[in-house]
This record gives sequence, C-alpha cells and structure tokens, in this order.
Amino acid sequence: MATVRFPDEPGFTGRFAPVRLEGEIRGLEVIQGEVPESLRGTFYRVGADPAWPPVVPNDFYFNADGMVAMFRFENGYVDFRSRYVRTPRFLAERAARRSLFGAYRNPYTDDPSVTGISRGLANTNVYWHAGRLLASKEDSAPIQIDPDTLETVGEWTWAGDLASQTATAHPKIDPRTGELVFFGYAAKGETTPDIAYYEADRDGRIMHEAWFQAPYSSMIHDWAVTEHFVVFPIIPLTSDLERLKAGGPYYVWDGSKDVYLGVVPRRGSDVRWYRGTNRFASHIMNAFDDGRYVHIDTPVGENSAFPWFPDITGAPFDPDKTKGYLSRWTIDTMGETDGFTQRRLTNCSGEFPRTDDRWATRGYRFGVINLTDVPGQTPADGMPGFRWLASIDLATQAMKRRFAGDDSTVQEAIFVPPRPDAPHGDGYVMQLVDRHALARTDLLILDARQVDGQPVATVKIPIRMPGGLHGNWVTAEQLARRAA
Ligand code: V55
Ligand code: FE
Repeated sequence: MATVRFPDEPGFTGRFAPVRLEGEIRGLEVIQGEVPESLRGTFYRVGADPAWPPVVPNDFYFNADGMVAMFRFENGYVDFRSRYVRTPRFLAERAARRSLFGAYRNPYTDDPSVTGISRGLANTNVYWHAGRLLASKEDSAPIQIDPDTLETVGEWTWAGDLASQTATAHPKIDPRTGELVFFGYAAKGETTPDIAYYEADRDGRIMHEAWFQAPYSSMIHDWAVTEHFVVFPIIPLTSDLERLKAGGPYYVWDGSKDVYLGVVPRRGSDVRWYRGTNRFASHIMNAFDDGRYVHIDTPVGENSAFPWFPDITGAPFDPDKTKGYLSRWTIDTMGETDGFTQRRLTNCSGEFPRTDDRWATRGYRFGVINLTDVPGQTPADGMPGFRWLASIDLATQAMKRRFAGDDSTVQEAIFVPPRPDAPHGDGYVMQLVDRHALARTDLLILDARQVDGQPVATVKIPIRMPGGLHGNWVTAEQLARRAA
C-alpha cells in the first residue's frame, strides 16, 4: 500500500524515468577543455521530474513537478545544485508521500483534500527580472526562488497586482528598457478565453494591464514581443470546460480551425486579429518590427507536436505531420487585409529556438535551434528526439550543425554573452546533452560562432536530468542586484 512505484509506461521508464534527486556538487568535473575564467554568472534551467507516481494512467511530463538546476560559473569552476520548487502542491504531496493532484490541469480529478490549493508546478521556465528569480508554468503565478540556494521564497504576484490567475512561462524582457512584457491566458480560470496583457517596469512594478478575449480557448504557450507590438498566437490546441469536467483531455488538436494572430500596440488596449489557415507553432525564436511590418520567427508544422493531446477526430498521432520548420511570419499592421504571410527559412525540422536575448524584440541575425531531422542523415541508433543543435545566420540562412552523438539528445540551448557589450554573434552557447547509454548529462560550452566545432569545455553531471524545458543565463552583476 505504501509502495512508491512509477507506472510501467513509456513516459516513466528508461530514459524518461524520474530522478527526483536534490543535491549539490561543488566543482563539477570538466572532462574536456577549460571553462573560461571570464564566465561569471549562473545558468538556471528547470525540468519536469515527478516527485510521486501519477494517479492517472498515461500521464505526461507537463504534469510533473519543477526541478530547478543551477550551474554557477566562478573563476573557471562550475558549482551545481538541483532542488524541487516548493510549490504548495509539492509540499502537500510531500507531506502525504503521494500524488494528490490528478490529470494535467484538471482540478476535477484531484483528491478532495487539496481543493483550493494552487495546482501550479513551476516546471516550464526559470527567469530573472528586477532582482528576482522566478520559476513558472503558464497555468499559475510564478514562484520566487533563492538564486544561491534554490530555496523557495513563495508565489510572486507582482506585489498583488497580478489580476490574472495565470502568467506565461515565456515573458520577454525588452533589452532597451528592462521591462518585463508578459501575459496570462485562461486568465479568468481554466479554459476561459480571457487574456491579460501586462508590462512591468525594470523594478518589477506592473505599469500596464489590458484584457482581451481570444477567438477560441487554446494553449497560448509562447508569443511575440517587438519594440512596438505584442502578438498573441491562437493555435488550435483547444480547451473546453465541459470536456474537462467529463474527465477528457485538457487540449485536443482541431485541424479544422484557423490560426489567429492578435496584434496589440505595446502598452495598448486594442487588439486586431489576423487570420491564417490551420497549422501548428509553439516557440518563437525572436520577433521584431519596423513600425509597420511585424516579423515573427517560429518553427511551423502541420499538426500539434504533443502526442498526449489527441486529435479531435480521433486520428492517430502522425509524427511526420509534427515536423516544424523555422519560418518567418510577417504581418502588415497598416494593411487592408487580415492575413499574414509565411516564408520557410530551413529544410531541417526542429524546436526550442533561441536567440541572444540582448537582441530580443529587435532586428537580429543569429539564433540556435534543436533539430529532430536533417535530410539525408539518419542516426545509426535510430533514437528519436532532438539529435542536433544548429545555429542559423538569418542574413544568409547558413546553418552550422552539431550532432549530439550516439544515444544522446539535446536540451534547450542558451546564448551567453561574454560581456554586456559584445557584438551580436559573439559569445557562448550552453547546452545540456543527455547521454542516455551512460545515464548522465554533459553541459557543453560552445563558441557561438562555431557550434559545430570542438567545445570550449565539456562539464560532466554524473546524473540524468530528465524533462528539461527552459532556462536562462543570469550574470554575476545581475545576481549582485537582487531584490531584498
Ligand atoms: C508546454 C509545457 C508545459 C505546459 C504547456 O512546451 C506547454 C510546452 C511543461 O509544461 O504545461
Ligand atoms: Fe516553452
């Protein structure tokens, strides 16, 4: 009865088996190269790692507890820590030594003892703003954590000013102003079509709030922010309260619905919807505008890439249709029509696009992305997943690629500028590489101009780090300016 045992399902076995370990290693082993002494700061990332076996069958990692890991770079040393975010949900389940919360974002499947306790898992992103380190998931407010110890401080609602019930895990920081530009969807409760748009100033005070209604309720996982606009992509992973109450999936893929892009002027209160044919997109590499045209770079596929959200027609999941190709959407904000254009930028499918965030919201040239497919190349081990890191020069569309290696897959890469004023393109790309056959993880430090070359350094983490989602670099100077 008291046995802790994870289900014998693909999502919880082999390379996907939970690790659940919290710990510290001072001075990780560097197994290749040298860590530059000039690198001063911390790479924070979060993974979804279930603390307790799920109570529903075929659960998936979006519904698992957030495990934050940090890599602190100091004088050529790399110090590691990992710790679960102490969400109210984590603490309740820890006390009970079992899962009390049920299916993904479905409060109707919870143990009655946890009614009213936040379902947030803080498992999707960990970012820095106004001296605070925040772990976030899009169904709830973020959780502030201590940047040295990873201990949980508590829920952060912008000093109580967050009226939305949710806050995106993909806020953007405007590098010109230091403002945090963010939103909540399902902002009036699960499956509601309400969107709340916020801007917080560089000190973390909410200075702008505006409310909109989407054409239909859907996952709004990422969005675009430019100097003059914000854009909400409505992609038909749709939600429905009656289905949720009946125990159905939170999202289904509806291939009959159009895509909408809701464009709002920065700090504005009016939305204009642009419409396009059915397609899937999730993460945005970057976006920028010239006052009239808004350009958004994002991988675009035919169907949803998430196998655990079923097709509304019952059609089986088709991996070929999920392949996403980095593309540029362009919206004419002064045009007569309500359409937008799409131009494909690569013939390799991939996801987890990032740029150097010093160029977020503005015209930029370089990005990185993880690839699942490269035409003409089939890894000998046949393992699916993200097998390559690629850098792309958007001026020439030239790509540089590095294969992760046998039995290896890659997690999201981040850009690390060597100095605040370094030119665009200079610096490092850091990436965790899962070594499945060895049951460990490598942290690669790459030259951003030559991601296909020999790494600057390879740091060994002697454990697996499953469920990796997003992360960010925080400089030593930022860490020194933490909020009280
Ligand atoms: C995503 C991840 C989530 C989620 C919704 O990658 C979307 C997309 C880790 O949780 O709840
Ligand atoms: Fe994401």
